[in-house]
Amino acid sequence: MADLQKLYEAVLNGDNKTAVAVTKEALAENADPIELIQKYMIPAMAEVGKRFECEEYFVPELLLSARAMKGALELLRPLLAEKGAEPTGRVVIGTVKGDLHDIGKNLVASLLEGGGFEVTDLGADVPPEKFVEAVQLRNANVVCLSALLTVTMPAMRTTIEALKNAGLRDRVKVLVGGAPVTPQFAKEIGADGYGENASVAVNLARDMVKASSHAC
Ligand code: B12
Repeated sequence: MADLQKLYEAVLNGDNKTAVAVTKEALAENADPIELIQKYMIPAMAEVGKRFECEEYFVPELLLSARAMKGALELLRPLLAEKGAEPTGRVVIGTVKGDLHDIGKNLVASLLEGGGFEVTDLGADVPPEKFVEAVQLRNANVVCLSALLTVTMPAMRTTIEALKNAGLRDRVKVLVGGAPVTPQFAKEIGADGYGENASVAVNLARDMVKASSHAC
């Protein structure tokens, strides 16, 4: 049987090879991908963050852990994205300008896909005009903005303003998230919702699409 504690340790130690091998083994034994992410991989990244704060880890360690997390997530992503026929709604998602953190955003995107949404993922370091362009092009119902740095949080506000200036704000809901973001901040910048994690994001996006389809 796969030793899932090894998955936690592999992400924590930045050991991509082991992270991928244990994930493969667990999947062959029909492990639940959500459980692998929530019980082992996310807690490992949280510990990486703590070690970085205490200066036990530095950027190279962060990069190795991020690579191990991504390697395992790539195997899990298709399973998260098994979906039904009709899209629940259309989402444009990205990490805001100046911010390169994309692991959490990728997780949100995968679960939204799994929840039946048609997802356009713009990647990381996305300027406001790119969000505007994609919302127009994809006729999106929901925009998801991710930020992991306090210094890039203001780019969420700028992006919302750009949507307003483009005349799109009334027809698209804005959902924000990422470790430093709070419900209070979401309110302040005029977002429609804040989600603390990927599964909350799916429920909120679903509610937003439902509410907007009931509106006259
Ligand atoms: C991995 C990592 C990196 C990697 C990123 C790799 C990648 N491809 O993403 C690398 C090494 C590149 C990196 C770089 C930097 N990092 Co960094 N990084 C981290 C770390 C350790 C983990 C982040 C992560 O992936 N977490 C796991 C995921 C699953 O969690 P998450 O992102 O929070 O996402 C969840 C929720 O927040 C939510 N969510 C996320 N987005 C969204 C969006 C929506 C719409 C919703 C609803 C929900 C939602 O759902 C997700 C899943 O449940 C954090 C520490 C931490 N504890 O967060 C520091 C951290 C974010 N980094 C930090 C710093 C300082 C930096 C650098 C400036 C370091 C440097 N000196 O160069 C650079 C900045 C580069 C840049 N311009 O962006 C600081 C930020 C401090 C601050 N207050 O601003 C942190 C907090 C570390 C620390 N404790 O000091 N980093």
